Amino acid sequence: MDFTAELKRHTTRVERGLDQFVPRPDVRPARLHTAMRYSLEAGGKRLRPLLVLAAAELAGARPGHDAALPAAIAIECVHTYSLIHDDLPCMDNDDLRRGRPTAHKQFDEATALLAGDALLTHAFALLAENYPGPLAATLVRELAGAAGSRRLIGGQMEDLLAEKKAGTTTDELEFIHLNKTAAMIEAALVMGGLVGGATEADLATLRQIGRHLGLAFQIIDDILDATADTATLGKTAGKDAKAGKATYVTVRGLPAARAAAEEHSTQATTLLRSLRADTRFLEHLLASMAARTK
Ligand code: GRG
Repeated sequence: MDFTAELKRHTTRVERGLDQFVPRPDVRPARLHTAMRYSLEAGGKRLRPLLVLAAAELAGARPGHDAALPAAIAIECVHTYSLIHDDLPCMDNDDLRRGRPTAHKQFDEATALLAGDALLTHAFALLAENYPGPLAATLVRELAGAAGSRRLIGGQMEDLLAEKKAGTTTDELEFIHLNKTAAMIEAALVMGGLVGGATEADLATLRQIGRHLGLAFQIIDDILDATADTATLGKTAGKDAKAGKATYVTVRGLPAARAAAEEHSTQATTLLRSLRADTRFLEHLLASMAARTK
C-alpha cells in the first residue's frame, strides 16, 4: 500500500465532495454561502472525512465508489461549524484558523454565526437527501448524538466552565476530551462503517478505535499547542496555556501527556488490527498522527 497515494486519493475526493455538496457561493444569499465555503475551503487536515471514507472501504464499500462521500462531507460541515463558533469572541476569541483570518474577522460576527448555523443544518440535509430512509435515520442519529448537548456541545460547555474556575480535575479533563474531540472522531469511523455495511461487532470496535484515536488526537493537539509555533499550527500557538486553559499538558505535564498519547495510539492500533480487513491505510494514518509530536 502506498500511503501517500491513498491519502491523496481520499483527500482529492473530499475536496471534490465539498465543492459538489455545498451550495455554490453565488446562491442567494451569496454572502452566507461565500462565508460557509470560506471556512470549509480554508483547508484543514480533513481527518474526520478521511476516517469516514477509510472506514467505509474497510467495511466493504467499493474503493473509489462515492457512497460514503455525502457522510464524509456532512461530518466536515459539522466540524467546521464548531470551529467557526469556537473562534467567536464570546468563546475562544481567535483571529487565526487554518492559517487564515477566522470567519468573524474575514466577514463579521453575525455572518460567522449564521455560516456556522447553516453548516450544521446542511450536514443533516445531506444525510437525509443522499441515503435511503433507514440508513439516513441511523446516520442522523449517530451524527446528532456526537454533535449534541451530551457530547460535542457538552464538551465545549464544560471546557468553558473549566476555564472560569481554578483547578481542573482529571475527570473533568477526560469529559472534555471525550466529548469535545473524541465524539466526532468516533462518529466518523462509525458512520463510515454504517455506509460500508459493517457488522454490529465491527461497529462497536470502530467506536472503541475512535475513542482512543480521539483521546490521542486531543492530547497530541495539547502537546503541539505547548511546543509548536503559530506558523506550523495555522492557529495561535501557546494560546491554551496562556488562557489558563485546562489541557492534558497543563494538568498532567508534558512527559505524562506524551505517554498517554502513545498509550491511546497503541490501543487504537491493536483494536484496528483485530478487524478482519485491510487496515494498513488507517494504521499508517494513526502512526503519522502520533509522529507529529516527536
Ligand atoms: C462551538 C459546539 C462548539 C464546539 C467547539 C472544535 C471545538 C469545539 C473547539 C476547537 C478547539 C479544540 C482544540 C477542539 C478540540 C478538537 C480539535 C483538536 C479540533 C481541531 O481539529 P483539527 O485539528 O482541525 O482536525 P482541522 O483544521 O485540521 O480540521
